[in-house]
Amino acid sequence: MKREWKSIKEYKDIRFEFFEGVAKITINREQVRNAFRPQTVNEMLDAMDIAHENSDVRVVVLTGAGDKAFCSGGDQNVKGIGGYVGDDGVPRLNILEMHKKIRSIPKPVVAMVNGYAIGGGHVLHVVCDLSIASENAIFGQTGPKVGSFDAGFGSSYLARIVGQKKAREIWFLCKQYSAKEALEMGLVNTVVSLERLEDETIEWCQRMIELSPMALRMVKRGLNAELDGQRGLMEMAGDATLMFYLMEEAQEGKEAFLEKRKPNFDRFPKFP
Ligand code: S0N
Repeated sequence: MKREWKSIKEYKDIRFEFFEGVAKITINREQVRNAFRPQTVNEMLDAMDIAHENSDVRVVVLTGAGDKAFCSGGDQNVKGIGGYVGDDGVPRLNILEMHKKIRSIPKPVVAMVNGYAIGGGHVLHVVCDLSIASENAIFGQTGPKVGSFDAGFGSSYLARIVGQKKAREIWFLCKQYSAKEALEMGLVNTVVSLERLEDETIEWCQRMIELSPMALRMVKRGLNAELDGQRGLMEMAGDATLMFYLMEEAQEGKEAFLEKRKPNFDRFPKFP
């Protein structure tokens, strides 16, 4: 089905569009198999901030332009000493900020994998909440072959998904895996034809949009907290506070303070 995606904001390296509750970020650098440079990542971070703040956005989809690649990782043309170098001449690894943002945004993020998901591009889909792949998708890490590695989510979270042995195989051998193999090892949620990829992804998104946003938010927090340590607990605790603020019991405390009286919490239900 042809969808009327509406542009949310214009960028140089990405497209950022909206359709019925779904914000889609497309890395638009087909000439380098959608490899990212610092500018690409900065634009993705800006788009994620907008998606975070905009309550019309219920799910974020991340994908790559064309039919060959989701993302081929860091742009090797701009890799300098100490990181990827942008217009400011400073070497950066700002893709790590994007990993954190995907984890912390309180909405589902879906990787729509339409071809190669390689190196840092593979890590990107790993970090997303769900991965929907086309049959031509190919997965793998290349770091030890090309002079890099991701010992962060790209290793630890990968191992939570596929198990320690398989994660070590993926990193230690730098092999490539078909979409079928990825499905078998639980690395992706489903595989469909390239023609059906967007329809399938939108159907998954619509199903999530019909569900309680707060419930999905809390489940994401809980699933993250198990791996994210104190930071994960902090984000989950922040949302518990948000829910408390929605209760009259919390309002009584604030109102009593402002009215310079003793708070009366007796009237609120006490649960076993
Ligand atoms: C993706 C591959 C397998 C596609 O092969 P295919 O279809 O045969 O196409 P090619 O002819 O190889 O490529 C077409 C054109 O695209 C360019 N290109 C492809 N990938 C990149 C890239 N990553 N950077 C720059 N250019 C790229 C080709 O050069 C070619 O250009 P032309 O037409 O001009 O010849 C295949 O292309 C491939 O294997 N690509 C390299 C993939 C790779 O190794 N990526 C890993 C790079 N490192 C990272 O991503 C790590 C980054 C990271 O996330 C990170 C995270 C945490 C901590 C550290 C890091 C870190 O940065 O180190």
